[in-house]
Amino acid sequence: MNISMNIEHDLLEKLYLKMLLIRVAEEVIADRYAEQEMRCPVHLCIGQEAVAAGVCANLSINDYVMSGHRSHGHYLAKGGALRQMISEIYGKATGCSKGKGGSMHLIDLAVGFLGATPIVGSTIPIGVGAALSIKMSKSDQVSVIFFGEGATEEGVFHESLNFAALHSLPVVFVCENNFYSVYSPLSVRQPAGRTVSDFATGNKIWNKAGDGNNVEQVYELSNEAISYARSGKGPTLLEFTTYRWREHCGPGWDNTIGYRTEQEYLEWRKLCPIERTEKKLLSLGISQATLSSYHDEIKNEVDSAIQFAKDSPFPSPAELFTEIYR
Ligand SMILES: Cc1ncc(C[n+]2csc(CCOP(=O)(O)OP(=O)(O)O)c2C)c(N)n1
Ligand SMILES: [Mg+2]
Repeated sequence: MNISMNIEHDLLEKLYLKMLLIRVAEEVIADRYAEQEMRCPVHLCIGQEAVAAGVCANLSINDYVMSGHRSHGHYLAKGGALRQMISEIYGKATGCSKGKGGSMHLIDLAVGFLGATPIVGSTIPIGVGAALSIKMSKSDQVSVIFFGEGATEEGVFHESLNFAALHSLPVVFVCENNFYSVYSPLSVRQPAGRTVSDFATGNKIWNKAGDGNNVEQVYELSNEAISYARSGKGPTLLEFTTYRWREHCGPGWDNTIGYRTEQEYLEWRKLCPIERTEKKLLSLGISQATLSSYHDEIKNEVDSAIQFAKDSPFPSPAELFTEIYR
């Protein structure tokens, strides 16, 4: 693939800082999980940060994003408030879903993060519906839907591609292909040689595939895909290969339980999107001291969000049935 690596210094720094925020936030969540104050499952995206950061850097707060169970990165990259995310994971009233949703039900309408739910594939048609609303209101927004390659095994994914193509909707489908659905590799789930992008081609949807651990490439491909959808030409689909470092669900590691090898993890570990960007920034003249100071600032911000969450009240029992669907 011929991608021009022309991203200017400031933009690369911005992408780096977003990835670092996601990484540090999730590492702190993992470190503190054993305190048992976060009483919801967490699906960490450590290792996959470049997709969220690279795609969302092309969006404004007026654009829409939807996500699934592994949504912390998408929420933060879209500009979702850190304190409200951490508070939500702590089940507190100051959380972005008022403490009723937990990690898998994040929402921040103020920045266009329409929501996340863990029913695999379920947010895909909702994001397509949001794109229909954009088209009907004749605005120039786009609707971006993040999902894993596992979601492409749900029927609703295919209905959504068909509907989006038929109505030429301003929607960008972003598949993070990390090769696993829980403990099942792609080889036991999908025919060899067929790609996620092939589904888009079959529906006559513009599509490209790329390296999801290369934030510059993610940025450039999504710039193309988002501009295409925004200009009214119809839907687009991007497939990014990447790798989840930690266990499917939870703060730990699971390379020893038999479904994948430590060796495979170590190979992907070498492709860390953040380390790769650090190397590039150093080569562009940014100092190691500056990079360290960024890390310290972000760590302080995350620690302060944790303290904010801990100090916040739980929702009152009287609110149990407010603002929910039933
Ligand atoms: C409809 C549905 N089926 C099964 C599950 C259980 N489940 C939760 S996450 C997950 C894996 C999904 O894999 P993928 O979409 O590739 O995302 P990843 O976890 O790799 O990020 C499954 C099967 C679910 N939440 N919803
Ligand atoms: Mg997957």
